[in-house]
Amino acid sequence: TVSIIINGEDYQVPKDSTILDVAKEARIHIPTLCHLDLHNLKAVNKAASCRVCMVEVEGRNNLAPACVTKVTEGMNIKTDSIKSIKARRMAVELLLSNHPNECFTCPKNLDCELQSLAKNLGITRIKFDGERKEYAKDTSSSSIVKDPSKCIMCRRCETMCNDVQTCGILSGLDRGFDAIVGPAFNLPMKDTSCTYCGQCVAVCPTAALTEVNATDKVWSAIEDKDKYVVAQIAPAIRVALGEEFGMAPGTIVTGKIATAMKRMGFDGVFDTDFAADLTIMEEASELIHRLENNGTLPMLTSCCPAWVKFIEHQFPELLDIPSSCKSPHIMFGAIAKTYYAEKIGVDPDKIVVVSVMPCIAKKAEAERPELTKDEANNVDLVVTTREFATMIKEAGMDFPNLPDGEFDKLMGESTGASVIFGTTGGVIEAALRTAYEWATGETLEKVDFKQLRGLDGIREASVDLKGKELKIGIAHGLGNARRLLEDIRDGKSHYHAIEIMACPGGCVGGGGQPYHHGDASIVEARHKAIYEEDAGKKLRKSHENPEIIKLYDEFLGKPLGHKSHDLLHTHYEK
Ligand code: HC0
Ligand code: SF4
Repeated sequence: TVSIIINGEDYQVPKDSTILDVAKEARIHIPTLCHLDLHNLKAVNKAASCRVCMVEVEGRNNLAPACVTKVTEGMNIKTDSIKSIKARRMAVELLLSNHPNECFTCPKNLDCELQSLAKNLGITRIKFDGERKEYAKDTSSSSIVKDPSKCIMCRRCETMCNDVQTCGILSGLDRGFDAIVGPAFNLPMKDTSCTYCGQCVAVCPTAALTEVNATDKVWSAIEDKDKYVVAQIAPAIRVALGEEFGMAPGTIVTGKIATAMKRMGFDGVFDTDFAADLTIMEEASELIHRLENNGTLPMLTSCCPAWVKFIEHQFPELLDIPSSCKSPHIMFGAIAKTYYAEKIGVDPDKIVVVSVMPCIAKKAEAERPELTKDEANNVDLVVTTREFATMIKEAGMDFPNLPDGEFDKLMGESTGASVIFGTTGGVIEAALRTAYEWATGETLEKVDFKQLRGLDGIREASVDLKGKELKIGIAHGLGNARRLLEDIRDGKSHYHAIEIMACPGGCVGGGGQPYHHGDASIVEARHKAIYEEDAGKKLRKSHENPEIIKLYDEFLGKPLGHKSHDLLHTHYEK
């Protein structure tokens, strides 16, 4: 350790730490903007470009950026001197002088870190009114909007995309006043290998990167008397949406969501969890089929669209290993426009399926030709958790005090197995609860496969299928996925089944979830809540879902059957 003084007080602190880290430990707040410490993901943004965390160090002429300056023995630091406060204000004022003046119509209004910094530094006017850089927005993709005019060159997106996701899409282009962050040659996002994982969006402090907003389209569909609009919510929404209304991360709000959707005017209010149970019926069957027929192994789960794009771009030679199952929300759309339409006697062309997802990639996924049938999209519109929260606010609902409601019949029932889809390890655990019973013919008494759980980036476990060992691999975050895929490509992998989720934490950490500003404890709280919701469910295995049993009895026949093949499966080509 070393002895230092901060704001007149003595501290013993670990050698090699930064001023920012020791100040945080001592509960002294130094404002930051470009700083992003994802220590749980082993990534830190060291750009030190914003100059907001400047502090005085005795004996130095210039102020020091706290985020990259290491403490040394005897260092005397002042974080709250007038000089450092003035320097911080100046740094922010300079950023504001080259930033569009449109806070109240900005998608990040009240969620913007630059905006709150300006407020917290008491900035009430733009001091330097010089030339402003204006760039065209990139709206080429169906998932992400890039608005370089709002980029403050913090490089957080770059740290996320390169160091955590290993996709390397975003980097600094040009220099000086012309510098922006974007894809190489400033290509439109849709022409890059971007996976639309949205993790860059999750860490952007301003609105330089946001999701494509679909809320107006959803309202218009609801308004259209000719349309029959059904909504589904993803597993991970129920443990995160409350945050948008001041509730603690991990508060379970499933029933309130059903009520909110009904009050919004949706004609049918459903749960993607129903379709997750359906996915398990197909995916567990596929796994057993591959195991028993010398099929391609390992089988990889295929429900995460950013991960599917990742393997397409980065490992096209491995495209025969993902499961052929469409993702649950797409399966939901396919069943809504066939079985359900028939049951309720509504023309499928009039049905609009709206998915509420924690995910930005689901927007582009819904348009993939491999996943649509008869040219009618299975899913018509996708909104993120954040967009859905805005809709609730627009409708003026007091969300925390809404009564608990129920999802509608036919596609609203779900089991604990489907709930855990929302976090890393959950899909494979859900598949095992069913595959175990089907492969062994025995009842699984202990449904909790604790060996599959946790938040380590790569995990492995084996499960005993009555004398047959099944080796499971799990990865979340695309950098970790890359490591597993490299092993498979190089013939070093011994797994039978692998679950991959593109976002750190799985869907609970999705790019469309309420902003967590890099705070890992928020994603952890959501993760815990997912298992709580599972534990509280009467039914815990997908094949016990009575609505799923009915769906097979009345419509699909059997898993991997002809109708399933037609509606619920796909394949990806190079
Ligand atoms: Fe997920 Fe899904 S679990 S990808 O993580 O599989 O987005 O929450 O909706 O489709 O069910 C996201 C979450 C889903 C799908 C499901 C899967
Ligand atoms: Fe990179 Fe994901 Fe952002 Fe695409 S969406 S630029 S892959 S972080």
